[in-house]
Amino acid sequence: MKLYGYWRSSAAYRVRIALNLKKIAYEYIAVDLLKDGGEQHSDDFHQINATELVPVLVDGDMRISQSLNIIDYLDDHYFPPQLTPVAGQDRYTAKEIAQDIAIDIHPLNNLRVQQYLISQEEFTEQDELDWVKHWIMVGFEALEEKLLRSSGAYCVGTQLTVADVCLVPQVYNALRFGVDLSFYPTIERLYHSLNEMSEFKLAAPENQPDAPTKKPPIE
Ligand SMILES: N[C@@H](CCC(=O)N[C@@H](CS)C(=O)NCC(=O)O)C(=O)O
Repeated sequence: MKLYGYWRSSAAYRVRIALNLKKIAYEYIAVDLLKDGGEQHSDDFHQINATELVPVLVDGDMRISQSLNIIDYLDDHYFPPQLTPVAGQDRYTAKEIAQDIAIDIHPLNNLRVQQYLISQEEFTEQDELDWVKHWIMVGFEALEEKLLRSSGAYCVGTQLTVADVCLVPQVYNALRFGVDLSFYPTIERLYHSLNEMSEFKLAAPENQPDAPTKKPPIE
């Protein structure tokens, strides 16, 4: 199995967590979203995914993009653990939270959106950061309310689901943009407890082979 991703891509981060939870070994192929205008726009990658976005999963002759779709594929073929509960309210709550994040919150802070905004004359870099932060906070306000009702040890009661797999990467993004998590105590609690798990730790951006190596501070 091959995963085309980028260390700081939160959509690829979701898939890395799912693969780790399911204990699936995979080859990681880094697509540098910044180098030379972005390798996602190269002809080679365009042939792999015409939308020019990561992640893409290749499993034998199957080629799948869209992180939630990839997680569905993994659930269908590589159970357990089943990340989308099979029935009942929990199934739809888990999907709802995952979609709130992946469909409503994340796209507004995606790289190509930021690049477009910054290219507009009237937008300063600070305006762009404020814009991203604003939309994450709008999303988190509602998410906090939902999680207050639905969560136990995990986003949805006591079962680890696709909602948890989406939450951690989105919080990672929020922290990058300076969102103060103390406004969202349930999100903060879940983020820290999920990050105790080795499957989440291993999937973290800084633990990817394409993450820039940290240099010691110059003394
Ligand atoms: N809905 C897609 C989103 C994929 C996506 O937006 N990927 C970002 C990285 S998180 C990307 O490749 N961005 C490249 C760009 O904006 O040019 C999914 O869930 O897989």
